[in-house]
Amino acid sequence: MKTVNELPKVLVVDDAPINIQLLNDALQENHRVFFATNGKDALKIAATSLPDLILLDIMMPDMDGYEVCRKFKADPLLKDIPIIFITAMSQQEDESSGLELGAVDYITKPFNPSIVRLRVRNQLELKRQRDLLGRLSCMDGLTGLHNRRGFDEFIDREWRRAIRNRSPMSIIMIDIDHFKDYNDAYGHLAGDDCLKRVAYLLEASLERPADFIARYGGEEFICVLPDTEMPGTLVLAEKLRLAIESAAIPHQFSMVAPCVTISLGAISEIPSPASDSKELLNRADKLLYLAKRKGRNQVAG
Ligand code: GH3
Ligand code: MG
Ligand code: MG
Ligand code: MG
Repeated sequence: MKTVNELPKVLVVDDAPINIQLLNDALQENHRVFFATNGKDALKIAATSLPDLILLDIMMPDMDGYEVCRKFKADPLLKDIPIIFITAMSQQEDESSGLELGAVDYITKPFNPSIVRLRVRNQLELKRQRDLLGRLSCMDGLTGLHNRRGFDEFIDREWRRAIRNRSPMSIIMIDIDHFKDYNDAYGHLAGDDCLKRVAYLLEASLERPADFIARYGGEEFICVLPDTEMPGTLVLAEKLRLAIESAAIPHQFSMVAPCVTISLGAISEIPSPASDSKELLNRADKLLYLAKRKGRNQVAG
């Protein structure tokens, strides 16, 4: 049995209270139903409740359903929420206009509640599968961390947010020391286990819910710390270094220590419209290699 919070969220947009009532009766058992009686409210409610599906009337005062749909499709946050038109406009041209705008389905009034339920169910299942694929495509299969694609999406979003808020943003670039020798000595499968262990230890050492970590490449990881300045970044980087060193994963063939260690490059910046996150990454990368040159198992910042 699903708890209320696990039920899929459906936003019903209709100016007629009777339609809202009927749709609520049809859906309330297995869905969290939200309502709006006009397009403006629909956009506002959708932005905060992020529904899984929208049932959208067409004939409404002020903004008609087509216009509401256009606005949803133009908003990066809302554009992927599937929309089903549910309307008394039953001409073929009306239906093609609706589907043309990107709606996933079109139901005419008067509607049959069980058909509405089934069409809603099918669209929600498709949405669930799409969301799952989206999550998997951003996840690294070996470590369960975000992958490079997940990182690219995150930094893009956070970079823009930091510019808007004039808030600092920090990057820690991490690379396992002499990992080629680890693979050579213990075998590739043991190497994979070591990567999983390191990933787990790094992630467990992060402090704030907003801190982000991804597997950046083979044996490289990257942290993004929103709203964090340089002193805090250096403290966290040192904590990460120590977490790996003190796990004491044996690495007899490392020239640094008898255990697995990491080198880190740490950097912080208040992004401006003229700056570029790639530039910050470049500098983090240079610092990482400075840490390597200075003897590994250390933070350069
Ligand atoms: P350095 O201290 O300079 O970083 O030396 P290194 O040996 O760690 O660096 P190098 O770039 O020469 O080697 C990285 C190694 O990481 C080589 C590669 O086989 C290993 N590696 C990358 N991805 C994986 C993986 O998914 N599994 C395993 N087992 N090894 C991996
Ligand atoms: Mg209406
Ligand atoms: Mg490397
Ligand atoms: Mg390495």
